[in-house]
Amino acid sequence: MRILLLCHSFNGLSQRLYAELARDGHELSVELDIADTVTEEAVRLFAPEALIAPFLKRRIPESVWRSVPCLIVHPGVVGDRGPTALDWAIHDGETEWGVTVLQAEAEMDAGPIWAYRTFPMRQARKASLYRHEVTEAAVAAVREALMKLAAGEKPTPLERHPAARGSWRPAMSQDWRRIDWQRETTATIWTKINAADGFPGVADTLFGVPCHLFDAWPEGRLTGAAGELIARRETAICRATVDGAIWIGHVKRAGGFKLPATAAFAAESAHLAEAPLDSWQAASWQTWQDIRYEEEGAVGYLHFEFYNGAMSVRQCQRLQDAFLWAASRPTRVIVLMGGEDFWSNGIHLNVIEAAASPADESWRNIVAIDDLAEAILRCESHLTVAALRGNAGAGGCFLARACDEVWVREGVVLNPHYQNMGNLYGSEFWTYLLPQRVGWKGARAIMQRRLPMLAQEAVFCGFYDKVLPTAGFSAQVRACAQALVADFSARIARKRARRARDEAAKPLAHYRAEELAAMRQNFYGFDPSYHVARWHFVHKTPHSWTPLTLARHRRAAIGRVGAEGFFDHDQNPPALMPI
Ligand code: THG
Repeated sequence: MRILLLCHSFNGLSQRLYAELARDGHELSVELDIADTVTEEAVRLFAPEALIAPFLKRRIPESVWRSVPCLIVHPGVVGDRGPTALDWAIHDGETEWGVTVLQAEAEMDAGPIWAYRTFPMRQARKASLYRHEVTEAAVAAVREALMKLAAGEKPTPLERHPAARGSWRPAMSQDWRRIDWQRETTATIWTKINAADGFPGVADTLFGVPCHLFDAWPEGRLTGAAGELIARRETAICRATVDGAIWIGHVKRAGGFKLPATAAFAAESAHLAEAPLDSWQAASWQTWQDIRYEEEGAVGYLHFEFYNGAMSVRQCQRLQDAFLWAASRPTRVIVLMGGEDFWSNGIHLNVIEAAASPADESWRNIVAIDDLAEAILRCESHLTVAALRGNAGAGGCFLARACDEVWVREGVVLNPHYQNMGNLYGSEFWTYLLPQRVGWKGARAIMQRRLPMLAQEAVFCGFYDKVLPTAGFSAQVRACAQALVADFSARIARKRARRARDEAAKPLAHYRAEELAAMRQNFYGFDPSYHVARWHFVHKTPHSWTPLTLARHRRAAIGRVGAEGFFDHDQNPPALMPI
C-alpha cells in the first residue's frame, strides 16, 4: 500500500513503524504536521491509500480524513481518549494498558476501532513504556489494521466494541502533577515524575528557582528533612522525602532546555555534599548509579544509564575509566549493556548547547568519545560485546561497533549516520568500522540515506552481528557471552592478529586524525549548519518543513539512492571517505 505517515515529529515510534512497514513492502512517505494546507498538499502529491498518525498532537483536517482512511495510533486502551493517555495510566496505577488504532473522525479519538493490543504495565517512566511496550503493541496493531483495511473490512464503532473500557480524559495539568514534599512518599513522587517523563516534567522549584523535574531514582539510604536537598552525585541531586529520599537526574529551568540537574544548577548544587559511590560495582541498595558493573563467571557486564543516550565529556571519561577497570578484572568477556531505553546516541548536544563555547565543548566531547572508542578498539585482553537493548544513533552506533561483537534486540531502531545533525561528518572511527563491514558503497549509501534501520537490517547488511529476541533478551545475552568465553583462546588470537594487520595497513591514529579534521570544520568552519541544527534540536523548535529524506513525495526523483551496489564490498577506498 501507499502509506503516508503524518507525525508531530519523526520520533522513535514513527521511525520503528516506518522501517517495519517499509520492510513489509509498503510504499512509505512522511510528512511532519506543520499546517493543514501542507498536509493537504502531501496527500495530493502522494495520493496515499492510508494515512497513519503514530504521534500526532493536532487535529487532522476534515478534507483529509474524508478523502483517505486516517489511522490514529493512540497509546491507550479501547475507549480511552485524550492527549495524555499514558500519563493518566501511570498516575492511576493501571496494571494493564494498551494501544488502540482508530480511524480519525471529527471528534478526537472517538472514531471506530481497527485494532488494539494490551500489555502489562511496568514501573517505569512514561518515555520508557512508550519506547518499549507501546511501540511493540503499536507495530502489531497497525499491521492488523492495515491487513483489515486491505481486505475491505470495516472498523468497529467504539460504542459496539467488546473491549471498550476507557473514557475521555483531558490533558493532565500541572495541578495533578504537583508534588507535596511535606506529605508525599518517595513512591508517590517517583510515580508523579515517571508519569511526566520525558514531557512535560513536573513543575516544582529547586534552590528557590521554578523548574520542571525529570529522571527520578529512589534512594534507599540517605535521609533528611522532607523537601530538603541533601546531596549530589555526578549529574544528579538528592532530595529528602517524608519516608526517605529521591534523586533528580534532569531539570528544565523556565525558558531553558533539559539539562543534567547539576548542570542546570551548577553554582547552587556546588554547595551540596558529594555522596560518591566507592566502586563501579552495582550498589546493593536502591540509589542513583549511572554506571554499574556486574560480574558472572568470566563475563563482566557494564551498564550505563545515560538519559536519552546522550554522553557528555565527563560521562565518556567515566565510562572509559569503568571500561579500563573492567578490563583489569580476571575475566574474558566485557559486555557493554548501555541503558534500558538507549544504548547510546553519541555526544551530549544539550550539555554542548549550554556551554560557554558550544564549538569548544563539541570538540572536547568528540575527543572524549573517540578516546572511549579507541580504548575499546585497543583492548587486547578481553573480547568485547555491545548488547543493544535500546536504540542507538549517530556516534552511538559506531561506538557499539568498536566492540568485537554487536548483538541487538529485535525491535531496536538504529540511525547509523550523522548528517541529520547539520551535515556532521562524524567520528568514532566510523571510517574504519563501517566500510570494513558493508563496503565503501554500502557505507556511503547508509550515510546518505539518513533513514532509520531495523536490527534485522543492520545484521543483514553485515554491520552488526546478531539479532536477539525481545522476550528473554538478558538471558540470551548471558548465554551468548558464556559461549564466547568457551571460545576465548581462538577468538582473542584472531582479534589480536586482525588488529595488528589493520594497524599496519592504516593506523587508528590516521582514521582518527582524518575524521577529527573534518569535525573541526563542522565545529569551527564557516558553515554554521551544525550549530543551527543543534539549536533547533535542543530547543525543540517546531518543524517548518519535512526533510526530503522523509518526504519522498516531495522529491523530484524518487529513489536517488537505490539498492544497487548496496552490499558490494568493493576495494580501493578513497583516502578520505567522501559523504
Ligand atoms: N481525529 C482527527 N484528528 C486527530 C485525532 C482524531 N488528530 C490526532 C488525535 N486524534 C490524537 N489524539 C488527541 C486527542 C486529544 C487532543 C490531542 C490529540 C487534544 N489536544 C489539545 C489539548 O492538548 O488540550 C486540544 C486542542 C484541540 O482540540 O485541537 O485535546 O481522532 N481528525
